[in-house]
Amino acid sequence: MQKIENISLGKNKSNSKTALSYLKRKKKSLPTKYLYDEKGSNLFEKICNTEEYYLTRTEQKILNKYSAEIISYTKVKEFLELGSGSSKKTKILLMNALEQNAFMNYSSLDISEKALKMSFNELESISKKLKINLYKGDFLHDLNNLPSSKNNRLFLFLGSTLGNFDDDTAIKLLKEVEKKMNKNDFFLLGVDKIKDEKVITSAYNDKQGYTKQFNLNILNVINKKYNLNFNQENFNHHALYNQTKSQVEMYLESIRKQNVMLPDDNILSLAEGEKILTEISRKFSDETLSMLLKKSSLRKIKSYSDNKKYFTLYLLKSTKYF
Ligand code: AVJ
Repeated sequence: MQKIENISLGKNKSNSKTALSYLKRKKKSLPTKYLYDEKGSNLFEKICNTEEYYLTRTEQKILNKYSAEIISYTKVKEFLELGSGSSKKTKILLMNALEQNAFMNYSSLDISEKALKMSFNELESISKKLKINLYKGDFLHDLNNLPSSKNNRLFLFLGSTLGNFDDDTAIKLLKEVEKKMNKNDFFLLGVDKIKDEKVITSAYNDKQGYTKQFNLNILNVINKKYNLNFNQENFNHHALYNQTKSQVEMYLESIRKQNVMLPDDNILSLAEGEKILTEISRKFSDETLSMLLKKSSLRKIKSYSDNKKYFTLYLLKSTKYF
């Protein structure tokens, strides 16, 4: 097994105080990244294969169609992927790149060790010409701890993971990537688009219940992390589409009135029906995305979509070279 390098320097490591402070606010929430422990990463893979979750399938289709074009246009020699997950979608890009290059370098940054392992297993067999580097870290804090490169690089941020962040955080993240980009570098950003509300809502309420398990699992993660006593059976999965904000909001809803002891001996009281936000998943319009890109000094070079315009891949460059 390939070595996983931990690039988290610790200065931004969340402690129980910050993580749990979100539970004490009037609008209660939990940090979305805690959805991705080993079990959560496995469940997310299952979600990706459900009939309802169109995102992965659609993005894969777009990549199948345009990977060769993207590789020959960008002439990249190296990939850096943020939040790679299992890297299944990246495989097609890499295979095309390897056809056109003698050697390729692939670096994956993910918060989940399980995801990095899945990524390695997915990619190691492709070719001996491929060098794989695995970095464990939080792309919101640790981008600057990654090695720089003089090669043509393609930065990858796929799967609409950008949708997990509000405007300010999204811009901060995109700007961090932009700062790392050299003259010949490109950035491929995959985002989910606004569409029929029913299609969106069912993607987050799959019949097999994987999304429900995925959501509830965050309670196990924080129970373990902070030695707490949340009982999954006291919560429901609730995912809805907020029209005004064009985003899915995923909540854990308290089935009954309950008290949970916090590490500082405070008691968290939840009323029946009270909700804890665990994730937002934004759906973008071209306009919103253009605004975010503009504020992040990124320029759209090309975009690739499926027939139904469910999902779009944007190929970007830094504006500092224009
Ligand atoms: C990995 C953040 C893109 O928001 O669609 C899937 C996570 N949450 N089902 C998304 C997720 C519920 C997913 N992202």
